[in-house]
Amino acid sequence: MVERKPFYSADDIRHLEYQHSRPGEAPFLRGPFTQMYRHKPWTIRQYTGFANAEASNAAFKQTLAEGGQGLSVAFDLATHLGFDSDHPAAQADVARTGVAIDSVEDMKRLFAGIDLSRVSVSMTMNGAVLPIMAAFIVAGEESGVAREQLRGTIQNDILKEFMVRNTYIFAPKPSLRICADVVDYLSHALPNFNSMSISGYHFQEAGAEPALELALTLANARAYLDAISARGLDLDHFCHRLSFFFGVGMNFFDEIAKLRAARLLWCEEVEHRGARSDRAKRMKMHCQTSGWSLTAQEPHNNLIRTTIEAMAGVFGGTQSLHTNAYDEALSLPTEHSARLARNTQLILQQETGICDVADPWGGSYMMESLTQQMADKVRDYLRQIDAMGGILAALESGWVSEQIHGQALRAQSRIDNGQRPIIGVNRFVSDDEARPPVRAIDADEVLHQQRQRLQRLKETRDTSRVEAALADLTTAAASPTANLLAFTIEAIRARATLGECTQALLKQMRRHQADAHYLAGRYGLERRQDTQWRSVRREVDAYHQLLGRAPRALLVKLGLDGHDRGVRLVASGLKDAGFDVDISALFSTPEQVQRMLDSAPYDALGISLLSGAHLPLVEQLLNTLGPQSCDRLGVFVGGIIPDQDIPALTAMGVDAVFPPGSSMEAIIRKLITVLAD
Ligand code: 3CP
Repeated sequence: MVERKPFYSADDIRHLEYQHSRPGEAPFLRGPFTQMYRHKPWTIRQYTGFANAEASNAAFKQTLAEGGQGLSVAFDLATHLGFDSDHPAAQADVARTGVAIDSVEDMKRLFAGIDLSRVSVSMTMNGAVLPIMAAFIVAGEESGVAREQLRGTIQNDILKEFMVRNTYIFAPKPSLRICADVVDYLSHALPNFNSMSISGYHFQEAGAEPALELALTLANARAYLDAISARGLDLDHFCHRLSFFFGVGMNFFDEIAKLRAARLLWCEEVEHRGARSDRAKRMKMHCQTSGWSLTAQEPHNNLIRTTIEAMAGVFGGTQSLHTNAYDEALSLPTEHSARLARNTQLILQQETGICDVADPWGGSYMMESLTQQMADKVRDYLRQIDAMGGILAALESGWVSEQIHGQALRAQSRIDNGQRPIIGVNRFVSDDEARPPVRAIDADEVLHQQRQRLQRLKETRDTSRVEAALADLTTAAASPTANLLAFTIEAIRARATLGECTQALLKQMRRHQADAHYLAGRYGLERRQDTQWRSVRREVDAYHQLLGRAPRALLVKLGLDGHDRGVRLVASGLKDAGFDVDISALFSTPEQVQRMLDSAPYDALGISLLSGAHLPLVEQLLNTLGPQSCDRLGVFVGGIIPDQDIPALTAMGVDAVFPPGSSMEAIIRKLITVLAD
């Protein structure tokens, strides 16, 4: 958090260089446009997608009919990682956290009846950016919308995937080439399409405070500018289509200051590199309210949190906004919760008068001062990153991970010791709270349909044309000057699938696998004076005495779920409480987990799942391990687990389930009770 004074006065801003700047003028601290929301309010753009193309298409149409102003597609994890729905590695994850897209036919179904020349579409896609972008372009063409008319944004921000989100396919270097190919191609062929959405949101979700979030985002943006400029592209030709994406959490003043500072720093960066046009220098951004701030306990409180965060995004001058649904810590949003989330924005736009004035916090002694402090803090981080040799070097050295994880641990320890209040979680906890109904997806049915569709596609297409196009794509991957998006478009037009395009690329670029790790010592240090923590530590010590050695836990991530904030936090907490802890690599198979379990005398097995695929994946794992191993181990599951699934998990042999918001003490105490039983 940026340091606060008890009050601010004119003395705090007298020295500030930009205090007399205006919205719509460089350095754009006060907003990218002169009139801001008076001319056009921010776009209400809700991230949506589940099950199959038809179900998501219906949700899009409903969104647009009920006041949504742009679309934002959530793809399922199989699509993100370049697997067709019939791939064995993808079975449990198809259709769970987004829509399953295997081919251009799915993409056409996704937008059937929606005029793509009128409605702008954002696609959160990074790993499989080539086939998805290609399928969107071909779907547009085949429904009569020329490339120049297509409007929207592709996320195409792979660097942060290696730092936090983990939906990468290839290693950082070939991935950067793909990003640059996409920017290059779109800047010529789709002039109205934003070719990147450089994202800080996921850093915040993983634990970064606002200044670190912004610094990492800008450091990644610099790496992209280097890679794209190295091809000889002029900044004034492509920069205005590089867009940004930030999270907005509960730190109200800092979040507004962060968005204002972001525009200032971006303008300085591109000016310094020689950009001339205002279009290139003004940062445009999308914001999303914080998913991490949502609590599973008393979920209706999340409506209030989201409204406050949305206001921070709007006061910060965002161009587009997603407001989370109140039930997202429990499951995918229901129709009703999605409607409330959208209405939050409609009410802000239409009932409050907030849109009447550009940058309403401009001139506030406190806000101007905080904005400057935020910018200075970010500049400090950027200098540190430069000193390490740039963001790729900082990533490889482990610095990025350590910074984010360290801040996540500090936040968690402050929640667990009560210093950071979360109403309904560590203060004013209610005992008799009713859980709202959650949306259930029939993923098995979607899987079955997608398999049939893939089979039909393969039976009816011109196989030799597909094979030739895929061979050309593989050849192009070996040639650094070929544009891979151009070649992928040809393959997709010939009806190659997303998985086949990925396989064609994998013949030249191998699938990347990162190691998993956690920080030891940090969480315990934060809590060393805390009596609750000391008493938990004593319980672990007593169990240690009983066993004659430290209790040992293996924590695993299964399936295609790359969210690792929770598993790393629990690993750090258990370690500092006195356990020996190992964590598996992401995307582990049951066989890999079995091998790890065989390698050491583990007492507990923790499974972290936020993808909705907990029932099939836990079942597969426990079946593979067999009843003997399961009886010997304490088995616990953490993540987004709806209440109604708990009995099924218990019947499989799971000893305890921990939803988001579970305190470290609760987890450790329960574990010790189970193990000692
Ligand atoms: C807008 N315009 C204006 C004004 N406002 N002109 C004059 N005065 C104004 N006040 C113009 C713009 O210049 C633009 O024209 C047009 O109107 C549209 O406005 P926009 O600001 O570009 O708005 P939009 O099309 O909505 O685009 C917003 C950005 C875009 C630029 C931020 O990139 C975007 O929509 N991003 C969304 C990203 C997203 O949804 N991500 C989801 C992540 P021109 O185009 O001619 O300039 S979901 C991740 C969830 C977590 C996970 O990963 O799992």
